[in-house]
Amino acid sequence: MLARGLFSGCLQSGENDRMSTLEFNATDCLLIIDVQNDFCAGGSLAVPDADTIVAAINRLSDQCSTVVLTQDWHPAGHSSFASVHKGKSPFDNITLPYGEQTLWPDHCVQGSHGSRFHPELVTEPAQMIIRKGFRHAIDSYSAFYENDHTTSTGLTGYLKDRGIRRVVCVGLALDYCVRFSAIDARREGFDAIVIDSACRGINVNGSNDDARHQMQQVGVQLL
Ligand code: VGL
Ligand code: ZN
Repeated sequence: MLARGLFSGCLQSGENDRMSTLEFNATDCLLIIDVQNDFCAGGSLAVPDADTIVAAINRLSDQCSTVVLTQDWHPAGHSSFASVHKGKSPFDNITLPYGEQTLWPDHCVQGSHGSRFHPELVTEPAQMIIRKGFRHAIDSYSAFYENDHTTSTGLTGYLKDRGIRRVVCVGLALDYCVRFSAIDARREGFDAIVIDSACRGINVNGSNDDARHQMQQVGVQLL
């Protein structure tokens, strides 16, 4: 039987490898972000090396009493898909009514194989699944707010009603959904930790390091 409440391992922080320990308590939530087939090997928006974090995430979720999963969940023809914008390619940026939006390959279409969780992700410990990006005209990176930064997913209320004070983020992609979820967790008044070694990023033009820097600036702790 694993010692409950204690996760220890070699966690990477910035440029320096170091040993860190994270002890979960009853007011922590482990937020597992978008560990779905389309973001993993063979998926339409595969994040480099994504599959290698699944085992570590499973060990973490075994130790935390509140576990929430997020699931990117787009209708076919979603406005974040490059394929619906004439002349545009994946990773181009366009302006939508709520601001700048990066365009993506079609991914995580509701009910598709790509939208399902990675087959080795242990999902039983999760009490809640937040689906996001389901409105045709608006994307949602954060688990808390859609990309207009005003439409709530309801996650803050769920966590506050349950007495959660600290959100521990892991998953995909470090530079998009993990980044915006962790920043919004701070904005909503939670302490926030990102376990870097249990995340992987898309990393376009240095976006992994930009994300780390931005998260740290608002008080997210990187482990
Ligand atoms: C994500 C791009 C588009 C993510 C989701 O999970 O980080 N990135 N949709
Ligand atoms: Zn998406």
